[in-house]
Amino acid sequence: MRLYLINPSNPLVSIVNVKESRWNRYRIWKPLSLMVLAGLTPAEWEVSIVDENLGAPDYAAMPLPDLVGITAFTSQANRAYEVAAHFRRLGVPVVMGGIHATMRLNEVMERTDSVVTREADGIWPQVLEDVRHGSLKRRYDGGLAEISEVPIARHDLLATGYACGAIQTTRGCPLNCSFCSVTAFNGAHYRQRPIPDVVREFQSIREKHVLVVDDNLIGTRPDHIARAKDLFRAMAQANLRKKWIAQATINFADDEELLALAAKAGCRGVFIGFESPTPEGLREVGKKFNLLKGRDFRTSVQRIQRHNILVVGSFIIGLDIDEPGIGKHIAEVASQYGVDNLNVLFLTPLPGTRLWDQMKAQDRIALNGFPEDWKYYTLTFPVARYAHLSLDGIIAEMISCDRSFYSMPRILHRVWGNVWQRRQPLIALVGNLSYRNNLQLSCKAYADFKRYWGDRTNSVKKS
Ligand code: B12
Ligand code: SF4
Repeated sequence: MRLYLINPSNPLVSIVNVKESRWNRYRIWKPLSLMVLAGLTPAEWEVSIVDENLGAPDYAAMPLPDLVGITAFTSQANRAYEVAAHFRRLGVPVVMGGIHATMRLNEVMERTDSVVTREADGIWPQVLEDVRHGSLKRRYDGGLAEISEVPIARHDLLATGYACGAIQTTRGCPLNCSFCSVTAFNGAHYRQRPIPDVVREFQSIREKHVLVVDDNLIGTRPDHIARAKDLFRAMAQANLRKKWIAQATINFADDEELLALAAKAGCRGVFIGFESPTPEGLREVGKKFNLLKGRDFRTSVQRIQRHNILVVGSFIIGLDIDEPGIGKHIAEVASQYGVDNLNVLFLTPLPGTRLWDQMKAQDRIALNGFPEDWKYYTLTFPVARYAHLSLDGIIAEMISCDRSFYSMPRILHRVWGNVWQRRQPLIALVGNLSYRNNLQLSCKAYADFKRYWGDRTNSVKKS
């Protein structure tokens, strides 16, 4: 039995060609979901993972499979449907799963033979068994997986072409921020994989650099932090020799022992969602953790950096309290916090989130010709109506934010700070220049987006 597991590309995101430059390997990430599914697939299936981010293959020239499984974030849905249509025309059954399939069940059911909602770990072998017996059902629900049964992902598949491996050690988040899908999809209960499984899986990753995909590696409670420390101790003891980056809340900075252990285990960078420069903004998105009384963000960031861990700060533009000038304000605040890189995204209503429900009720989802418009749900385009910012206004804020934070004097200042403190100056320089370079690409993308928006609005008016 032959199985293709496919990660569809979004041409608006996959603008890099890996074969053009070695550096582009740092801009694509492995689809871990498919590697986990492959790990759950019995040996009688011959599995191939196709990541279209490496370039879409000529499917017609490939041997016909017995089953196609497609994953998709919302932004990949359009392309997922194109791929599904291709294989269904050839009589190959197509099953789709992942976050978009879960949040837009009916839309996906109309375009595939079967849908698996939520986490597939517990149900995937059953789906495959049903295919073997010709009795594939229209819908399966995996619920939330028993975390100790999450298999070791097939890291031997997709062995080349990427700079980083990927691993997951926990699932779920209790914080339920308004714009985020994680609590709705993976649940509020923070589930932790057994430490020996994680260490064993790390050992099976070939790449030296690894992305730990957990939404918050350290969790929210003292027992979560104790587990993170145990994990880091076990990783250091296993002498993995990996350098890894992860996501965490700013609370990462509050425990010196935790930071020291993380660094010893190979942590070289952390991605932190600051979300808004003001307490009102944080209240609006429900990011309670960042509202801790007396929190000094600059001191917290410095404490992390002292352990030779780079800090990437993420903010959102387009909150209801955001007014003209927000772009520069974010750049100033992020510079003041001292983050090494800044990543700013447009507030985007993603299906299944509280923000989606709220904006839908208020008729503020502007780009709503689905499924075509999903390709713009990358958080890098303003798809909604914002309280105090027009379409042109919010794009101008984003550009001014990036221009200000990634101005040459500011980049040199930051990199000089890294040289002075002996903190990975080369990586900081490459990271900053890469973001600066993206700015030009973004300006072109905004121009195309405005044209698309204009055409869409005109066609709606005419009809
Ligand atoms: C790693 C990651 C990335 C990586 C992508 C790696 C990749 N897959 O290509 C990077 C950094 C590139 C990335 C980018 C983006 N991401 Co992202 N990302 C994640 C993160 C943190 C982990 C995903 C992961 O690997 N999980 C581990 C695997 C094992 O779990 P899983 O993917 O859920 O898969 C399980 C099930 O869903 C199911 N399943 C999945 N696929 C399939 C397929 C079949 C056939 C079946 C049966 C089952 C099945 O089975 C799996 C095992 O249980 C998630 C948050 C999260 N907790 O999921 C956000 C998340 C998926 N990202 C999100 C977003 C918004 C984005 C971006 C659009 C914006 C951005 N800048 O962050 C871009 C879009 C990229 C694109 N190509 O269009 C949202 C998606 C929401 C949505 N409705 O689409 C999430 C949920 C975070 C959030 N805050 O809400 N992301
Ligand atoms: S943004 Fe982070 S903290 Fe908030 S719900 Fe999502 S994963 Fe949890």
